Amino acid sequence: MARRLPAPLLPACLLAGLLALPGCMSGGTTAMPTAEPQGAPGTPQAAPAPAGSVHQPAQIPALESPAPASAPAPVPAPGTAAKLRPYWEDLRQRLARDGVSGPRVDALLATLGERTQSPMGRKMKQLYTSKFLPKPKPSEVPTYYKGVLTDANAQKCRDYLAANRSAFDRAQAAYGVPCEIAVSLLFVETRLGTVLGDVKENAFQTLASMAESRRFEDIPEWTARMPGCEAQRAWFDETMPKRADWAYNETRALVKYMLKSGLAPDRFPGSIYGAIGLCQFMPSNIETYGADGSDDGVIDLFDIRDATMSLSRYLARHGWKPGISRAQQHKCLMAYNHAAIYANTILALSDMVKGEPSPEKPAAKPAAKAAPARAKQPGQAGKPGQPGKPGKPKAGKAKLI
Ligand SMILES: [Ca+2]
Repeated sequence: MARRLPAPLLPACLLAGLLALPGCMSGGTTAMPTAEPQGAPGTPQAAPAPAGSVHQPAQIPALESPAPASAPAPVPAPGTAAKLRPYWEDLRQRLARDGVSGPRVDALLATLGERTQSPMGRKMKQLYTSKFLPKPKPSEVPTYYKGVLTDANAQKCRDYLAANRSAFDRAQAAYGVPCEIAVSLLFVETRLGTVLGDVKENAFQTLASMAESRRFEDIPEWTARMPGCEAQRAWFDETMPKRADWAYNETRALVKYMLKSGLAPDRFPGSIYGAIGLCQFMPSNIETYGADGSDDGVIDLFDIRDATMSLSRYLARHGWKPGISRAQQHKCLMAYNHAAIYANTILALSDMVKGEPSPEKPAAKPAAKAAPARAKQPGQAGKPGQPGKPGKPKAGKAKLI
C-alpha cells in the first residue's frame, strides 16, 4: 500500500492497503500463498477512523463462549432469495464452468447487490499512481505502525489473552506459536476483532465486484481521479484482467466455503479486498490453512478459537516452530503479510505484552551510578531482529492482491 494515508491506527488490513501492498485487507494477510498478480492491497482510501481503533477504546468481549456472530446463518434457501441481477450472470456462468453451480449457488449469487467499482478502482488507482505519477519525495519509512505500541494496547492484549486463555494455549500447544505473538497479530489485523469490515460491502460483494471489473470502462468513478490515465489504456487493458482473475479465484473459494460451512454472505464483513475473520484470511487460504479450534466441524474465522488456531497453523506452515530466532520469527510474520513494518510491530507488541517497555518510548536516562544496563540482544524490542529492507512496505501475501 504505498499510499500514505494518515492512517494512525488503522488495522493491518487497512494499512496494507494503504501502505504498500499488496496486502487487509493488509496485506493481511493474511497469508496467502495464492498466486496473485502482483500488486498490493494498498489503497488509497479516505478511510474514516475505524471504530475500535486504539483511539476509541473498544470493548473487548470475552469469547470463550461462542460469540453471537458464530451462530450459523444458513446459506439462503433456493428459491427464497431475490432474483439474480443480470450483470452477475457472467460470474454465474464462470463458476458453473468450474463446477460450482446449482440452486444453492444461485441463491448465494442472488444476494449480491449492485456491483461496486471500489475494490478494482482503488487497486488500479494505487497501481497507476505508483507507476505513472511523480513520486513524492521519499520520507523516512516508519519502523512500526503508528499508535500501536502503547501500554494501553498491550494491556488490551493481556486482557484479551486472559479472557480467551484456553484458545491461545491450545493453539500454542498445537503449533508452537506463543500466545503473545498470536494476540499481537490479532491486534494488528483487526484490533482483536473489533474492526472486521473496512467497507460496507461484505467480502462476497467486494470480491465478486472486483472479479467483474475487467475493463477500463468498468471503473469510471475511479479513472476520473487518475490524471492522464486515458493515455495508458493499454496498461489498464493488460492489468485489470489479471486483478479480476485473482478476485474471481477468491470469489470461487469463498462460495465453496460458504456452501461447505453453511455460513451466509452477511456473516463475512471484509476488508477492502475481501480478507475475512479475526485473522484476516483471504478465502483461498481457508481450505489450506484454516483449522477448527472449537471442534464443531466448522472453520469460522470469526470465532476466536478457530482464528487463533488458523493463524498459528499458517505461521507453522511457513516455518514457525518453538525456539526459532527473532530473525526467523520476523521472516514467518512476513509470510503472513509481506511488510517489514507489520512484522516489526507484531514482534514489538508481543514484547510489550510480556512486560517489555515500548520501543518507541525514549529510554529513561540511567542514574549516574546505576547498574550497567543489560546488553541489548539482537532483535529485542526497539531493534527488530530483521527490520527488513527500507522502502515502501509491501502488501502481505495473504491479503495481497
Ligand atoms: Ca470451529
